[in-house]
Amino acid sequence: MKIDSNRQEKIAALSRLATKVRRRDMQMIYKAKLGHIGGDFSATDILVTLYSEVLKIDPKAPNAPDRDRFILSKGHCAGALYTTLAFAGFFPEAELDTFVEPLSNLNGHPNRNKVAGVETNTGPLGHGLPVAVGTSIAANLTGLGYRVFVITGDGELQEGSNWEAAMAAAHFKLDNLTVIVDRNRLQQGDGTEQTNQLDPLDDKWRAFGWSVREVDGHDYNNLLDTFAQVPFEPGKPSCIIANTHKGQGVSFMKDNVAWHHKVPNDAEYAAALKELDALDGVAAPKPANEEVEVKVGV
Ligand SMILES: Cc1ncc(C[n+]2csc(CCOP(=O)(O)OP(=O)(O)O)c2C)c(N)n1
Repeated sequence: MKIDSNRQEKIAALSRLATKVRRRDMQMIYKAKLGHIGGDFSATDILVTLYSEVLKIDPKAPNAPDRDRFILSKGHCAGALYTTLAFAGFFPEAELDTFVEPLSNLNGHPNRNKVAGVETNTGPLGHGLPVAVGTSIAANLTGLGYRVFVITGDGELQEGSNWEAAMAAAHFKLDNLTVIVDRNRLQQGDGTEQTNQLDPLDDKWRAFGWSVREVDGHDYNNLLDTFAQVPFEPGKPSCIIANTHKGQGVSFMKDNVAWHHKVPNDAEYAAALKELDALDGVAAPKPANEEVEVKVGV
C-alpha cells in the first residue's frame, strides 16, 4: 500500500514523539524508583496517536464542555499519560520530575482533581469503562456531542465490571464510545492466557454488541486509519483490540513480564536510553509477525 507524503510526515512525527515520551517516562521512573514501564511502553504509541491526531482537545481549555474525553483505565500506566499530557501542553514538562514525590500532583495513579487533562481517577482496575459509559450517556443527554475514548489493559478485562459496562454500552447504543484494549498478553506476574483466558477476545466483545477491529498497536498508519473510522457501525460502541508488546521500544524489556513493575538499575537505564536514542527520527521498529516468545516469571 502506498502512503502519501503527508501521512509519511505525520507518521515520522508520531514516531519521534513516542520515542521522546518513552525516554522521558523512563527518566521519571528511574528517578522516582517506581512505575510501570512495561505497560507504559505498550500503550505509548496509542496515547501519542490519540493526543496528536484524534482527540478534539485544547490544553488551554482542559475543561471545555464539548471536549473529547479520554480515560486511561489502566491507571497504573500514569507515567505514560503524564508524559504525553506534558508534551501536549497540559502542564510544564519540569513537573514530571516530581512524579510520586510527597505533595506532588503526579501520584502513582492519575487524579482528576490534581492534573489538567485527567478526566477521572483510575488505578483500581475495571473502573474506567463503567465511568466512560456514563460519560458517553451524558454526551447524548446534554447534546454536547463529544466522543469518549478509553484504554483498558487486557489483564484488566478479567474484572467483571467491564462486562457489565460493555453490555450497558451496547444497550444504550453508545456509538460515541471507543474502547482500545492494550492487548500485550501480559499482566502482573504472568501471561493473560495463563491466568484467565481471554481469547477469543474479539468474539466476546461482538457477543456483547460491539463493533470490533484489530490493529497493530505500534503501527501508526494502522492506528490512524482505524481511529478515522470510528464509530465502525452506527448505533454500536467501537472496540479496537490493539496488539502490542509490553516494554515496546527496549529490546530487553519487550514481552518480558518482569518489566511490569521493575525499575531499571544504572546499567539497564543506560542501555535502554541508548536504544531509545537510536530510534530518534526513524519509525519505531515493527513487531515481528512471528509468534512472540512470552517470557514469564523472569
Ligand atoms: C482491582 C485491582 N486489582 C489489582 C490491581 C493490581 N494491578 C496493577 S496492574 C495489574 C496488572 C494489569 O494487567 P494489564 O491490565 O494487562 O495491564 P498492562 O499489562 O497493560 O500493564 C494488577 C493486577 C489493581 N490495580 N486493581
